[in-house]
Amino acid sequence: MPTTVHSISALTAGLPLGDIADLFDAEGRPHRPEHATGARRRYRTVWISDVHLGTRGCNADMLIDFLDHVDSDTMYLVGDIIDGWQLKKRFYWPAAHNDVIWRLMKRARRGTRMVYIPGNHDEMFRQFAGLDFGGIQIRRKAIHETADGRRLLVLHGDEFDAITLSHRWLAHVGDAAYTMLMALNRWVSAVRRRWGMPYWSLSKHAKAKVKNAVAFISRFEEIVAEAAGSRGVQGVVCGHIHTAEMREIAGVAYYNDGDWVEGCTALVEHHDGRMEILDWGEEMRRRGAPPAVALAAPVPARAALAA
Ligand SMILES: [Mn+2]
Repeated sequence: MPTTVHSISALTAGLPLGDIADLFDAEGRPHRPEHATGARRRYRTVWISDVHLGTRGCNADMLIDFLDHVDSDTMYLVGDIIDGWQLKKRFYWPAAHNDVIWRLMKRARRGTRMVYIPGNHDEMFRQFAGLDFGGIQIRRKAIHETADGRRLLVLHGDEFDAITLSHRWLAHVGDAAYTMLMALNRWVSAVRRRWGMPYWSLSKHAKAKVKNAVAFISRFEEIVAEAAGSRGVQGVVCGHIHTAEMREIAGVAYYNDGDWVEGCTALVEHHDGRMEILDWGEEMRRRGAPPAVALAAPVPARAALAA
């Protein structure tokens, strides 16, 4: 029987998150009131990860919009929800980040089954695996059973960093950066030509790096799927590499719910067990909502880099 802890300050005592503890316990209203949506979309399950609260990169406004439009029976927080690494370096916690926490806690109180699987950026919460606080279950990993009877292993994904042995930052190189490098390459070449210097392709080097990123993502997906397969489950849900994906790898269903820094995506399970990736930037554009934050370019698609 897991221990129930009602106050997060009891959990965070002695951690570098002392200041945040008060925010968790705040019973007051959120800075931004909940959007009064008549009928929220309801799914069986929602997975989000890599929110990186406590950093400037976090698109908290879009996540707030998502949380105000979508409900589910179960919600998994698949790690890197709070960026403890960055907070340790510099305390950054705008009201919108508090509003995200408020909404997640509220969800638990309203009866959504909440499971929080800390990642590597919020690894300070891993020591509380097995505990429940405020209706949120903290776990190291979980097994989710879908409506159509499949068993999915849910974990953050950094467990495989040592195996993939790649530069993780390469996974964050976007299409826009690539396009910019191509333009920069033309400029560099022109300048070098004028100065009588030999040709040196910046874009070639950039391309190699982006190709590395693509290779890394593929390798990560394959390793995670293989590990899940060897544990006898039909699929795996993870985050970590900020690349939303849904594909079958050697008979194992691989799902990645993406992130709220670059892609702003969530993974959902419909009531019949069908899975879908929601692209919330796209959802907001379709609705005609003003773009609260300029979206960073999405991580390059595998196909776009065949060159
Ligand atoms: Mn991570």
